[in-house]
Amino acid sequence: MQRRTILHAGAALGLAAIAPQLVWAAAKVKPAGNSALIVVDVQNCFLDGGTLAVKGGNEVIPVINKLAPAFDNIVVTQDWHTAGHASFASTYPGKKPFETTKLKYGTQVLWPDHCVQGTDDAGLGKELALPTAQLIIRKGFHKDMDSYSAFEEADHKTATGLAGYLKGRGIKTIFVTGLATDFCVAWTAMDARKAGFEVYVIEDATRGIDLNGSLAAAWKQMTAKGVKRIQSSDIA
Ligand code: VGL
Ligand code: ZN
Repeated sequence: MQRRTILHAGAALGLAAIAPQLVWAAAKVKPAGNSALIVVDVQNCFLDGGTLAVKGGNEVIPVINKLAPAFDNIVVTQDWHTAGHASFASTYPGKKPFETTKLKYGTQVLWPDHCVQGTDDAGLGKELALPTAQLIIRKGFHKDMDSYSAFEEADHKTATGLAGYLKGRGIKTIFVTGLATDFCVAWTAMDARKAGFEVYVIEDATRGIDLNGSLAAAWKQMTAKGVKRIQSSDIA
């Protein structure tokens, strides 16, 4: 080995010891032909002026639009509730939004009425530019059951069909973006791990609701399940 090479190696090791995140950040992730971008619930209901607006929600749109050309496969999801849905506080006399109730499948957070099927509120954000997206999958359409996850409804039994679709198309790796980080993004990412996919969540292409610390809790749970947390600048 030449002296110059040894010096370089030494410098890299030193850097790794002081600032490992700098060395990690240098490794770019390149989506392959068997990767898919999943754009979760970038709908008017979760954007500025929507019925369940997520703070900073609109900021994910330019990030997602810029990521899209790196992907051969794109799937979009829509939260798609009935009127009088089981996840709406208004369905239960005396209940207010952001309280909880017990349903057959467990504890349900109660939300303001949002993303009702066929309304403008449930439409995709109009600035979202995903002309190559191949599938729009709707979820949460069973009146008595919620579905944060794009894979499985809240009973953890009823499948949406998304895993079968992705597997049928040979997809192995998914990159999750959209709203909200701590609910539909996190549940989708964790269920994708359960279904056997390699999973990245692109953090700056998401925004959270953060109800009683739910954002930090979601990252902790996602990380424990092997979900990889990256930034859009990490995509080659
Ligand atoms: C969502 C709350 C209720 C989401 C959907 O898309 O994260 N959050 N319904
Ligand atoms: Zn919902």
